[in-house]
Amino acid sequence: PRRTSSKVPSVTAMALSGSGLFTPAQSISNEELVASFNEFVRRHNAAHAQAIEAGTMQPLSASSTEFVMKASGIGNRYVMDKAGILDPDIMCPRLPERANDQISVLAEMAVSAARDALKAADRKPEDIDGVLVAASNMQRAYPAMAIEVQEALGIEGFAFDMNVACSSATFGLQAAADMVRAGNARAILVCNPEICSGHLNFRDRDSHFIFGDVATAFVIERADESDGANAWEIVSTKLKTKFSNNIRNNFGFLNRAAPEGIGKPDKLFVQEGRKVFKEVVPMVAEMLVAHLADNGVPASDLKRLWLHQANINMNDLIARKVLGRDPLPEEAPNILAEYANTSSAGSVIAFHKYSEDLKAGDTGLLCSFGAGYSAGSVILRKLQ
Ligand code: CO8
Repeated sequence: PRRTSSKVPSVTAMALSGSGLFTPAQSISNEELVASFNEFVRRHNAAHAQAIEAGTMQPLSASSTEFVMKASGIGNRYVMDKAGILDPDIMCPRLPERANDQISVLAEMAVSAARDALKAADRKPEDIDGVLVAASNMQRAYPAMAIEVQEALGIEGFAFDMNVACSSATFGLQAAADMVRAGNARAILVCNPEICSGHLNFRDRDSHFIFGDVATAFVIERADESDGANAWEIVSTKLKTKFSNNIRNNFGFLNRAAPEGIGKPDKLFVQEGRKVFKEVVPMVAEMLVAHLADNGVPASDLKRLWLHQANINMNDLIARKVLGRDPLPEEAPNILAEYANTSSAGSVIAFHKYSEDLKAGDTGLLCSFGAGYSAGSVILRKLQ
């Protein structure tokens, strides 16, 4: 008979044997971001004063730091270029083009996080057979970012890109674990470089505060071959997707075939935040509860939840539904106040920063959710 649960007898146990983090040198506080946005609003309304007066145009409204912190829990974000984003005449990062023989900026971020992850896993490039760059937006169409990262690190074997928006890291983790388990690679490096500022509309009051830039990386290999002190057994993974237009970006190579749409806001990140909140919280909470039950892991066994970092209120609700009670702050660490939403990297940052104190045998849950919709759940158990 067909199985009804995601529980599979574990053939060969897989491990996440080390993680890494690259944090950009520049950051923007809510105060700085809102001041720049409000100056843009002031200039815009002044420039259109007549039309606003005549009632043919609506004035733009100011943003507020109080709203941002209360609605999202975000207080700050790291970025690859602060000056361009904060300039009310520009309001997007300025990252000069690099020659083809120079490493591209997205690959550079990935390589930095990757070196950190290799060190944590006690692995060298020659131990790795595959590289995945799993992230929300690739810098270019081809060659794959992952192949450039592979080349920069001197890794043999194969590499490819994959994009499942905010869930790219958990989907990449499962893909890598499946390939290693099947014997197609000894170990795989998964990188999540996210330059979210490249596709965030800093002129949109509803979302200008949401995202930051960062890169994370981790190594997947067989549990019995990992000897690093930082290794976690991957007890089980579960993925889910369900189509939704509530988070969407229409940028793409067909844009030039429809020149009337070029430069329109829908070619950047757009969302119906309230709908996302209402639809995704129950979807993710149900998925996590079912995944734990399928694997015989009672919620009381969970030492930590490394949840997707989009909104602190969403995380509180999800953690409450999973644990059946209010989470203690250290049980479900939040990195939103410092990093903002970093798309696929968010839960990996939480894991990277808040897992070292746990002991052999401790169980934790890594979770992602976002555009698609997409959601991923990974049960991890500390090996040493
Ligand atoms: N300042 C002051 N007031 C504001 C602002 C602002 N900046 N923005 C909105 N308001 C006002 C609104 O106008 C509204 O006023 P009124 O009540 O008078 O109409 C009021 O505040 C409430 O607005 P909302 O209902 O929009 O506020 P919410 O409480 O819903 O909070 C959030 C908005 C924070 C966006 C919230 O809805 C949220 O976080 N939702 C979930 C979003 C989410 O998780 N999305 C996942 C996206 S990430 C992802 O999938 C990856 C995509 C790929 C990466 C893209 C990189 C760029």
